[in-house]
Amino acid sequence: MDGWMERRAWLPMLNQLPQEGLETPLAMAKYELEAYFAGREKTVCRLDAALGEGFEITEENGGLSIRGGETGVLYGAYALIRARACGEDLPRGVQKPYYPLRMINSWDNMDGSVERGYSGRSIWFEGGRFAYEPARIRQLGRMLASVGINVLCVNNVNVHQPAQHLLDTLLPDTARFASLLRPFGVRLMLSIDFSQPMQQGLPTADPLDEGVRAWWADTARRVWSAIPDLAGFLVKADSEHRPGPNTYGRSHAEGANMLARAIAPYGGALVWRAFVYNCMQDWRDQTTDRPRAAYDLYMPLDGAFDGNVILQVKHGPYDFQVREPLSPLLLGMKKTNLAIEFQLAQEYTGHQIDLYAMPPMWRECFDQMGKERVRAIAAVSNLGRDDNWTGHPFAAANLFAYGLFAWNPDADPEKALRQWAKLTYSLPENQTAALTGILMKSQEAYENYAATLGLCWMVTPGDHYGPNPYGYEFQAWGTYIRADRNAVGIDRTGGGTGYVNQYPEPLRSLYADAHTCPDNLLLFFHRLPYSFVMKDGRTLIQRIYDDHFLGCAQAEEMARALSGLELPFPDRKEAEERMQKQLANAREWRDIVNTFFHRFCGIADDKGRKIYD
Ligand code: GCV
Repeated sequence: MDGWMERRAWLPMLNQLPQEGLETPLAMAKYELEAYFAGREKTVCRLDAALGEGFEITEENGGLSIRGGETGVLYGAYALIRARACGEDLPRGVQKPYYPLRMINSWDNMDGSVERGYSGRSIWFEGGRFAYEPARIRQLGRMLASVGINVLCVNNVNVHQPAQHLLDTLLPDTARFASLLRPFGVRLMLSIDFSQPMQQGLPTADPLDEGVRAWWADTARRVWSAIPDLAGFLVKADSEHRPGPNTYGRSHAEGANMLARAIAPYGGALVWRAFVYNCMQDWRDQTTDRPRAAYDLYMPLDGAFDGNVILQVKHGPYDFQVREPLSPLLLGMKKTNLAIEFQLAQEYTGHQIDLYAMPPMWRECFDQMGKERVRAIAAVSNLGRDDNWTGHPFAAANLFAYGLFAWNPDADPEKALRQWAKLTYSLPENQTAALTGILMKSQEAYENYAATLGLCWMVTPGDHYGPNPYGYEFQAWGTYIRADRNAVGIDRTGGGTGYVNQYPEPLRSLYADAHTCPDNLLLFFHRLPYSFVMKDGRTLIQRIYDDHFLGCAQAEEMARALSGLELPFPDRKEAEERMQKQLANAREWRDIVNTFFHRFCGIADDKGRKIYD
């Protein structure tokens, strides 16, 4: 038996799925209910197409009825099982997902590697083609469906040449893969390369060229006839050396709309990423400020995109840093369909070695933005071929909770994490509470040692794990902290780069004044002397020292709490091994960052703790 089959994921995934039959969500729903309740509870599923992905659970003849659309009944079955397993009340009334597209973006390459993957190799690609165990793909579909995720983009947004064949020579294989996920209500999405027509002999990929339009129209016809429920195309254009409409002097609206029109007849969504900035910046140039880039480019295009275009915006203006303000595009654009993009893969947040539970961050984003500002939600996958799926067994909590937030952006972070803990380990109540507590604390601890006061990019270049305060200082990526012997941070106020003016009031004024700016974003928006007095009376440098000592102590506290948990094997071993690495990492962050600033400013820690010269 393969290792992954023996690993627990959250309920109801403990039993194996039969490999034959179960070809529809309704059949899956009946199977899951039977397998979980084994007759202990009488259940009946009733199809009501009008409910679509929605469902309603009601009492009926001494049992329970789940009424829902084709996928709705399956979501209803999982909701019922989850409620029973957690000892919670059943959801009342009709339940419907808030966002119609609840997407996972996988950055899997056809050679089997995964960009920013920390859980092993791709689950479905190897050697330039699809290569997978069908049983594992079905289990994956089940995991996604059990938390309501309904779109899986299978290939990296950086579309390397072999992945272009997913649309032509490999299309039958792509279609076969899609059919494995269909019984779970999970639809495929494909990342495409804007210059793809040129690989097929066209002289240009200019979006206004008739031949290019015809090529995409023909491609869309072929692709959708093979995969009629394909959710759409995902595009990274004019970003980090990827081709795009700018090459031809065309706007992003012209580029996106051309593709959107090719796929509109089939109901496809054209998801266009807003992660566009100058990645060839001269560090000496202090007039260019990377966080401004997306707003400067896209705000003038608000209202110019077709109805089936979705502009997918990373939650912050930089790149999934530990602490960033909400992207001002998410607040500014009013006439464009938007999706918010999160990153479950812990690229900057600990590589699925250090603990970093994301739901508290998502709560902050939705509270600030308002859930109705976006029409869809996406997250970069943290999945891989490791037996435990997510590298760190607790990183699965982020995938689980992401599904819950995508379904209901009003979700409560603590409740979501507690459910995951309970459904995964069935520990005694006090241990579930302790595990939830560790997870709830994890973001704060990581932020304290890796990104206090909104200082981004102090990471090892390229790899992005571990401290290197000046690692990105003289690079071309627009990633600077500008620390010197007097001050640190970038002035993004009106008197500086003007970035703060991209925010509506009252945020603009709040952020613009260093005395009202939230502490956790202070050095994101301001350049301040080390002697700056913070709201609580401490100096800026003292706060930097304190937070690094605190973050490290919080990691030690988490390690102590972890050692008291009676986790099953091998989760306990994996979690403890990773915790040892986290502790080493936290100490490196503490000592390197504190030493870095101490050497610049020469100011001693007022608590007399060890800081190196
Ligand atoms: C897929 C960051 C990452 C890249 C990633 C890119 C993106 O720059 O480091 O690996 O590329 O974001 O989101 O497109």
